Amino acid sequence: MQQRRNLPFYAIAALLFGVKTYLVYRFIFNLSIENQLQEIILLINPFATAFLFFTFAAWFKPERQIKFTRRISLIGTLILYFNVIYFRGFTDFLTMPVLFQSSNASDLGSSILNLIYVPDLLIFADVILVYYLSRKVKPSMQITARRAKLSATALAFALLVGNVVLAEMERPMLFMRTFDREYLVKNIGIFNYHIYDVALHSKTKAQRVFADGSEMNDIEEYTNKEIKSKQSSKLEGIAKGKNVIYISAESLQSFVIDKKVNGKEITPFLNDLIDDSYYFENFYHQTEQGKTSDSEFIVENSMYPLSRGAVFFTHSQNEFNAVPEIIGKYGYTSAVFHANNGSFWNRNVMYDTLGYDHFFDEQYYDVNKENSIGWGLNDKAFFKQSMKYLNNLKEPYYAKFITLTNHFPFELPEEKQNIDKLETNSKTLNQYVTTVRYMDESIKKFFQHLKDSGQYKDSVIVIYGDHYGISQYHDAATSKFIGKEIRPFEHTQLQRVPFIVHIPGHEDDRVISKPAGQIDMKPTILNMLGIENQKDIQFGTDLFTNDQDPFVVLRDGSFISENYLYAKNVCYDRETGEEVESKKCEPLKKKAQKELDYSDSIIYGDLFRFYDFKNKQMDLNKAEK
Ligand code: GP9
Ligand code: MN
Repeated sequence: MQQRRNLPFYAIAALLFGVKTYLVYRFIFNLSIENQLQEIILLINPFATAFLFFTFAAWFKPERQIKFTRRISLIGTLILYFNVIYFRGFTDFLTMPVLFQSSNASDLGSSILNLIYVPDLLIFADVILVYYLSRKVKPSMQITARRAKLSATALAFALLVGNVVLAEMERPMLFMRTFDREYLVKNIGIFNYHIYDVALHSKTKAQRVFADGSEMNDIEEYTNKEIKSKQSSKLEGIAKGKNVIYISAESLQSFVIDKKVNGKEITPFLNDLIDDSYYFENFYHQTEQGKTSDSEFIVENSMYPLSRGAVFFTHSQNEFNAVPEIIGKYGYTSAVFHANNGSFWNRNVMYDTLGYDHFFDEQYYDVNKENSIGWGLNDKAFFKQSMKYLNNLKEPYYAKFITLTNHFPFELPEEKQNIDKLETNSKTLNQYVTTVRYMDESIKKFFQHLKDSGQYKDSVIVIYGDHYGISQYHDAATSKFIGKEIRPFEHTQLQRVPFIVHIPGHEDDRVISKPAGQIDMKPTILNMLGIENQKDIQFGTDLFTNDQDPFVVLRDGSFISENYLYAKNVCYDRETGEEVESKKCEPLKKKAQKELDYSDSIIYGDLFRFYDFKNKQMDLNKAEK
């Protein structure tokens, strides 16, 4: 009697899983399609990957095939869903180092809940169906013949190879562009991307072991020639012996500066302060997955963050030459004030490495229900309570205040809102202006505290935005607010954050338009303090000198020069935003890549352990270690 041939259970589950993955790619990750080949790849990939993983089931005994299929459907869905949650927050995909940062996750609380929506249950629909069907299918309907198993596996691998070949055709050197996770996911799919990421992780771990320090010669030559200013700046030594106060303004982007909502300024205090300060209107954050901690890393070291994970977690035991350590030798006391858990971003470990003398974390503050908003102590109480510690610091000091209230999901009790919410289709953006306003009021009060305590006149106060607050996910709403269509050009321009240098009693204040980035802060500040730092290896330039052409590289490989802005493979005229021939950006593209690679080599190889900053040469004793 002829047996009716059914599709094996694992194949049905794989089909369902493929459809689901495709829908998530298109409608949640919103992976953009630029041409027909990409369209084909995006369609093939979810099925190729699903068959690859589900086909393993064929190698089990029939009963176990059913169990395995159920499990793989659940595990695959969970991986997909964790990525969905992460993507909603950061428009990015998970990496291994981010998973190792899970100690941060316990503190994320309300932020994560805001990224989970009820319709997400649909993502689990096929898992439920697979569980339901698994009770109906019989082991006898599964694959048993060895030939069938072999051909199923061969088919799965053929699909995968086909996918990779198409991907390489579409995007040559795909696997070299590891900082562009969207391209990777678009071309090889989220699951193969994770496998690739695991391999990359092991490779970078090995890099330190095999590093020998000789690479430092090239890096030193490059930074001496291309980055270091030869000119002395007109502000050199202006802050000599003064206190330096940094305010890391959480999620503050430049697009809200000087903007109004229903006739009210969003940042009235900062707008006034800018008139009495140096203000860099084209200043970019350069952070990646390490968010606030990346900004701290860049600012203290004048190096690029990593493309995956946070240096604060992955390389907290490296040798660095950070600002707190350098200025400690000049009699400065260094301190960080941040009313959050001290281990968040591994700060309690990394601050020691960077040479900080004090870290006033959550334990130093009186935090209760009444004075908490969102992530913890509100910024007003934070600055107020910090004063007693600041007043007791030995002067001169270098103190960094990290604010918190203007953090996603930007929730503020109604009675504390002193500006109307926006009316766009993004709740996040609508609320954002209210918490930005709250932070602005807090900074205003902080200035008053500094004046009252007599510290203001002896200090230089530097305010900078740590990273974006409104992710790409809200582009439609942001576009409405800024009144422009958001192309890669505008997206890059949205990565601008305020950078304000306020020197009490100084007259020559002005708005500076040249492109600049967080990486330039270290040389700029050290120069203002009159600290001789010629022997350092860094990737930023003193912003008050003009002998090097402005060049800002973002961690995703985009860059901004005097004339051009390059993003997502398109070269734009920086002034007009119009697309120009790509060859105009070509030489700078190579330079940007070179800088990122050099900075990465230093971090991955822990190369500073071989370098003697005092004598500006390779320390042979060290090299033998
Ligand atoms: C946490 C605060 C916020 O301590 O710095 O971190 P973020 O999520 O912005 O990186
Ligand atoms: Mn932050």
